[in-house]
Amino acid sequence: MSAGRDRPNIVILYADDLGFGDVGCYGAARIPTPNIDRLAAQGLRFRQGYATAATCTPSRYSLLTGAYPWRNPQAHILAGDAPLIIPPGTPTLPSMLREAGYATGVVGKWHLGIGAGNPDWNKPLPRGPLDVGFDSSYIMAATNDRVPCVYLDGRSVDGLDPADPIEVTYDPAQAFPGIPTGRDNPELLRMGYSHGHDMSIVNGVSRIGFMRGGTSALWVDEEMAEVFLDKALAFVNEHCTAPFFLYYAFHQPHVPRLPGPRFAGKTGLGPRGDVIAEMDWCVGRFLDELDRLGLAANTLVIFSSDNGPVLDDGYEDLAEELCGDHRPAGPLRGGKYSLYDGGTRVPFILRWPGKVAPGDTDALVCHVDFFASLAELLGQALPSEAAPDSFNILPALLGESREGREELVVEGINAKTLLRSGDWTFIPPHEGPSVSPTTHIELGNSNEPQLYDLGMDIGQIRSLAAEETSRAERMAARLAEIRAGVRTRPT
Ligand code: NG6
Ligand code: CA
Repeated sequence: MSAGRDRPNIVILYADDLGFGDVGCYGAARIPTPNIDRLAAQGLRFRQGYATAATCTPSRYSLLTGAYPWRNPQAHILAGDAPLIIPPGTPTLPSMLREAGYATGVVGKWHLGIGAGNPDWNKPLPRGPLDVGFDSSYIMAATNDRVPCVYLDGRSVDGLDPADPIEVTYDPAQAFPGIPTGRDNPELLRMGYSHGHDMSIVNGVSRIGFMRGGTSALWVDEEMAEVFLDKALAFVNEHCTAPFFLYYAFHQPHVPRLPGPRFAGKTGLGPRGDVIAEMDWCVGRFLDELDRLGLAANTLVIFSSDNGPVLDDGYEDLAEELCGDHRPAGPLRGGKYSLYDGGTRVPFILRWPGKVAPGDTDALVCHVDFFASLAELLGQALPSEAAPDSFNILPALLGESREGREELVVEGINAKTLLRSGDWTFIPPHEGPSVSPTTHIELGNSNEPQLYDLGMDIGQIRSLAAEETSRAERMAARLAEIRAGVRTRPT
């Protein structure tokens, strides 16, 4: 395919904490995901598709900037009032697409910071999605378990009554006297917390951080799926005559898991299964709208997740108890936060009818590569400072080649990195517990280097570091070299 000839609409559907084994087309038998499965049946399913990180902010940072997250010390899990971590003026995936003539929009979870520090939520907010390449934006600032529990429409809190201003703090010393918290007022909770999440109560659920005011603007968790879906559908309807890019970032299945009434109790796996089914329904409604508008054939749809799965992520929602034989990470070891593959290898589907033949592939691909690959598709030149770690792997993404990346750096929580090279994964020694005492996930920390041949051992059961010492040494040196450099993308 020659570059620059096709100008499909581009949609990235991005789940939050969805695991490699959580959807039917990746082996889940107990959670109905007919719509994601339909997307896979009509598109290309990647068996080795990766996020750059096992947590949200760093993953999304890479998706939008084409840079490894550990290059930016601010790219760690952000508080809800953290400043924007992408400096305005940085070339981004949406800014590149905008230059290529696309209308660009974001709907859903942001979690890349808002403002320049200590934002005033009652005034137009500087520094957000609109300053890094998006023409339109309807988001939650951080996560559904963090304050402020309000939607941002462009630069403003949606539905705010100026007579009832919002105040937010993450400093316990500044917590608002008289405002109930999960810790002090557990009798007010509809869902208990298991760790963290004991601060301000919104909708009967205690969150991370403290807020007061803004009552008319507070979200209702059970309505969030439809609120974001409606905004995504409106964006597509508004832009259906010109090329558009939509980044539609779901809040599911991140905690707190509170499905709408249509899905509550539907899967038998508790709220975690139910919100995955709900997210799948949103995917279906969205794809149906593309069909209805006659856009499906000319729209490249990507579906993926920001990081791997977690069961107990801080609320008593029975996710562990009701999981049964469902394996959220499929055959992979670890999950969210982990250095093992369960942290970063995620569902990854690309559909472009008539252009990309349905099937599956083992090509090694990563979200960080969308930037350079889509620039290639559209014939957009990348300035040398742009997207320092994004590789043009367009032929692999379109299923024309089985050759993706040769190597990839990914990180577990706290920017602890490892190197993937060919089929091999090298995890250097990292300090910390081997198993998280709160989430019960194997984090991959060890005093010893670990080396796995994923071609033979997808479950990372047997480390070969002691046998393959020279390979381990080579990979350790290569990882150090990459971390010391300023870019990996060839200029
Ligand atoms: C952790 C939270 C977890 C989740 C995560 C971010 C606690 C104890 N745990 O700090 O619940 O919010 O941050 O998830 O507060 S992510 O998908 O946005 O990275
Ligand atoms: Ca996440």
